[in-house]
Amino acid sequence: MSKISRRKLITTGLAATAGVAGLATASRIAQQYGLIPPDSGGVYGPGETLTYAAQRLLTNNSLAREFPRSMISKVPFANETAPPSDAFKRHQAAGFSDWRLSVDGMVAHPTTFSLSDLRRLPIHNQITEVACEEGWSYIAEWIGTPLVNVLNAVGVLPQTRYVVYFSIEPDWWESIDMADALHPQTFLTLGMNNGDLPVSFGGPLRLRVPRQLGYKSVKYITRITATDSLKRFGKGLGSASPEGGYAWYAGI
Ligand SMILES: Nc1nc2c(c(=O)[nH]1)N[C@H]1C(S)=C(S)[C@@H](COP(=O)(O)O)O[C@H]1N2
Ligand SMILES: [Mo]
Repeated sequence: MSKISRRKLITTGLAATAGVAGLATASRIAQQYGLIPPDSGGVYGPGETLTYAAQRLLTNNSLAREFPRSMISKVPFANETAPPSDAFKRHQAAGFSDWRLSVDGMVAHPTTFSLSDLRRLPIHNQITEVACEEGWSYIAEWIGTPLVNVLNAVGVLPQTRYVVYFSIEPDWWESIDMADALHPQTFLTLGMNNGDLPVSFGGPLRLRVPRQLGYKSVKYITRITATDSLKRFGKGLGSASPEGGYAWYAGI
């Protein structure tokens, strides 16, 4: 069966069973095709599974909306972050010259990148919106290298299913599936609105995931790991957000 007709069949099946035989059957179909989000046992349950499964089947490669330069927010809103740790302040005092991103896990060549290493990769820009689950949003230009370039450089192994990313702030870590990890708009972001990325917006390094809510765009990134299972990270729900009551999958 071709990829498209198989996809159509699964989607139709999902929608039909959700209506007729209920969510449990739909979840079973989703399970069969590897479309269960890691935290689906939680509060969001089958509802989150349906959203995730439907978006992955129908809009896997879709682009987040990009805006014209004239729509960049005049006063972008930096959400408050925890006060910077001493470790962060030391990096800041050194102009972030010793900031490192280590990339490990299911990769052929675990590698540590400096910010200059990252700047030598192809640099792209996008004008996209940050939308917080609390309701506010703003539009900014984001400058960086698509995460896929780093994943290609380290040789991510074919059995990888998720990419987990960690902030220097221990409470902030998230993960995304390969559809988002390899997506051209998922950026390791080094700049914003034609300048360096300000600390309040996640400088020196932030992962922008514009197809999901703001909380997936973690600031102050120091480590990325490729994995085939999220079970052994934290409480095994995929990221810090479901541990705090938010959905792991926050597609918009
Ligand atoms: N390290 C870190 N990353 C973070 C946060 C944070 O507090 N610490 N807040 C998240 C939340 S809830 C949102 S909505 C966005 C806010 O991004 P902004 O400050 O650019 O508006 O950053 C996300 N990334
Ligand atoms: Mo948020």
